[in-house]
Amino acid sequence: MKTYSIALIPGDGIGRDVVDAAWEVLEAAAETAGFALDGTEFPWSCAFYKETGRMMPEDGIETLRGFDAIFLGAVGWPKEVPDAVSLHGLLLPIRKAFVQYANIRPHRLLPGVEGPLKAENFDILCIRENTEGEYSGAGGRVHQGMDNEVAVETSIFTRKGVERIIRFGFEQAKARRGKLASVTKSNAQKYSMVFWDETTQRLATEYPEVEVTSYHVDALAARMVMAPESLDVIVASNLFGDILTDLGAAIQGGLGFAASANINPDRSAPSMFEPVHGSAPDIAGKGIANPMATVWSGAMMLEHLGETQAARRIMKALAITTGKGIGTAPGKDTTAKITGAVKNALTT
Ligand code: GGG
Repeated sequence: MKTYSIALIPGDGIGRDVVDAAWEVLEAAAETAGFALDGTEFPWSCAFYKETGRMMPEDGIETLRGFDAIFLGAVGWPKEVPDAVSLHGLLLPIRKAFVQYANIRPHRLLPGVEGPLKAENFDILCIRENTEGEYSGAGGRVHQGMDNEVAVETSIFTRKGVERIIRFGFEQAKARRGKLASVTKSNAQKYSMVFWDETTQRLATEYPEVEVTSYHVDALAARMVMAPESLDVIVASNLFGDILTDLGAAIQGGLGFAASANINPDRSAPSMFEPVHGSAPDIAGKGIANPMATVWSGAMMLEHLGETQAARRIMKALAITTGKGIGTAPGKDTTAKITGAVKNALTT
């Protein structure tokens, strides 16, 4: 039987709740489809940091390299570990080390979910640059605590990095409805963002079938709210993509529905799948976290592994579940009830 080795990193807070729930669904889907998932769990998290002084061991990246995929819950325990430490200690190094340069985040309404907008027929795919830009981690602070303190954070946009993510956006648009929104703030940021715009225009000549529009991020944010059905694929830098996809999550009914895939398109290293949401420590362990975003991320993982039928079955099961009114709003149903309903729906 075909078996996929999956590294499981539940992480912090509700990461534990949603990964456990989603893994139940994934295993059931695998069994139905006739393949197996072999999960190996790693306790890397803020609790691990408190014990060891690191978010993951020194050889963590090498350990993960041998897996077919990584399935992650959430990172962050702000009361105990500064968010910048936890993010730069686990999530960001994995994305960078495994060249997971395309972060794919779908935004559409599942049946029965009421988003806050009147629009219902939107289907947006946000492609976020995932390895450089504003999250490069380059910078420093001097004169800390003094009046003349200075903090500098440098955004790094390389030709290779910008070209490959915009090209990825064009390819996705070509395979969908043929529209690409390329996002910058090039009126205010005259080096990196102008470079991004120029790259978009240059690559556009290779994709005559794609209608590409360059937007400023503020205008695009407004468009996502006012006319989401007018958008198809969005390609944005690391920071802008991070912010726009929380907006995308909001219009699809909340972070409980927002899935994401950190893809290494060359398949030279494992890709990582995780919900967009964070660790929500206030509701951790209470059994009320919505696992849908993590289940959806799991479906994206199976699709990436080539198990398209199982992925589609999971997406259908999610739609059946919300169509019955289960899990359609935050806190409405328990994690166990939603998980059970999705599992049952796998066989209908
Ligand atoms: N589920 C992923 C997670 O814990 N995200 C927390 C977060 O702040 N992520 C920032 C990012 O995706 O760059």
